[in-house]
Amino acid sequence: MFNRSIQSVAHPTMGIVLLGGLSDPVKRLPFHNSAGICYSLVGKDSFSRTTLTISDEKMESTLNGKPIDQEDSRSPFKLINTYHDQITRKFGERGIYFNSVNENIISGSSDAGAAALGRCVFSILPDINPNELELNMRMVSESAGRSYYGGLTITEGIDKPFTRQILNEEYFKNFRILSAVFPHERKPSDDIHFNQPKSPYYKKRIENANRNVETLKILSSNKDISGIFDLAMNDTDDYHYVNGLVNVHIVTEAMRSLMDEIREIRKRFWISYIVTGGNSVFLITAKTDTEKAKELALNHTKELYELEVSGKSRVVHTTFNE
Ligand code: 3S4
Repeated sequence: MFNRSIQSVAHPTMGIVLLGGLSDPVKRLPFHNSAGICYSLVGKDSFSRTTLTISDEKMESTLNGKPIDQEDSRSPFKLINTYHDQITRKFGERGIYFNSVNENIISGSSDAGAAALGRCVFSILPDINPNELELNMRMVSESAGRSYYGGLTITEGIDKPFTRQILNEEYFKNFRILSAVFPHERKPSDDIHFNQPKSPYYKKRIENANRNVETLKILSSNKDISGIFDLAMNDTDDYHYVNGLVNVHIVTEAMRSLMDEIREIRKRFWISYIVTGGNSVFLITAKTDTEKAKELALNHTKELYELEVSGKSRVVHTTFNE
């Protein structure tokens, strides 16, 4: 019986120049350039492990063991269906199935899931255009390119945005990221995407984000890693300033108090922060200062994870029976 399966892994992501606002909510296209990194828990790989199977045997498609709603506007089948005809031409008319589990992911699993699936698709259809693949991955998760390419990436363009790696994970080995998680539910990132463009300040935000990406290119060519995270901290402040203007309050008082303390403590040792759309404050510090940063974070919340920058998506297993 015909059965071809490809398993890939991809890491979750966080923004460095944060993405807010969608110029096309179906294709999930942006209004401005952005940047991000991939990460893993230290000592435990964090990834989405995704298997694409083409088989005569009837199977179920699942996400973390639960059946997938294929009608969902951001279902992985949005991506699979765009390649259905090409897959069928190559392997014949058979079932196409998707199974994905998140391992050690604390947030940002949708980028990783879409990227791991994209990697599976690219492995069976190596002639497809990677930029088009990314556009299709975006429909499932708008920042999937970060997870696909890994390390530090920038995403440029509005109608046809594409992502490229500008520094690999090796350059970040002497740095640690602590995720200080606060005990409240995160808001959907679409609250940010659908509201930010309503602000009269948003035009300025677009200019700031685009300029930050240009500055990031210079910082990364100088391998100025602490400069990169300082830029991310300032970008976080600008991003959440817009969110505040449109009444999307991501940064709670408890999170703000930790961010204020980080700003204060920076006078004594280098440390910075990032807040994306979730309920975490990410503290970035030199690896040698990790314990000091932990002590600081633990005064504000009990849930703390140690992270490091990680690399690109990859195929880990294939099987082929006929
Ligand atoms: C809100 O597409 P997340 C944001 O650029 C949207 O990381 C990403 O991130 C900001 O909290 C960003 O949904 O991961």
